Amino acid sequence: MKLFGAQGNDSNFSGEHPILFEHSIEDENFTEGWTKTFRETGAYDFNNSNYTFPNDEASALYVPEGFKVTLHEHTTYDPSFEDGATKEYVGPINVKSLADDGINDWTSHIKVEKVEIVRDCTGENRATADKPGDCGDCIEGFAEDDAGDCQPLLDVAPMGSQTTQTTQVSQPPKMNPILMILGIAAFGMVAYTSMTPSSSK
Ligand SMILES: [Ca+2]
Repeated sequence: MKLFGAQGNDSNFSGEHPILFEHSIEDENFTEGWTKTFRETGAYDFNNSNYTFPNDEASALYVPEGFKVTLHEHTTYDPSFEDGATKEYVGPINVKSLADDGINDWTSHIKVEKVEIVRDCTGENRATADKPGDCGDCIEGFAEDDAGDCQPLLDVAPMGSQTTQTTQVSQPPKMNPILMILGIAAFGMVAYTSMTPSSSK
């Protein structure tokens, strides 16, 4: 028997399977509430006495990447099931309080499905791979650098000619500031030494 309840934290919203919680994360009895980890996909009613989660009590939900969870306000035993409201959550998502979505203590049925992990390959300058969640080779005009990232080919090829050009151009301006500083310093020295004797008068 637990004597003290406590609020939840981020570690409660982690793992490989979706989790439903009786209390929201900031509820001081969070750690004493019902939790249900859905290790199998499928659809579940909460008024089934064999099923270990209370009806109309869910207040928080964790959905990892690769899963979609649909909450339903009615059970399949309810004649109005088809007309009931539903709310879909596609992972990765931490719903730390279902009250924020207006459905606190509301869920009577849950459907847990696996979904394809969609990866944005264009953002990585790669082709879409056949395998879900993966990306293919670099797209045309791009090549992998040492870190395995696809970089534009133009930035890689003319490296040698660019460096010689920039050193040639940057040499003359580098001399000028040094001469200016030397000039200012010399002027300052002259001004300082000419003022020193007058102050000792
Ligand atoms: Ca609740």
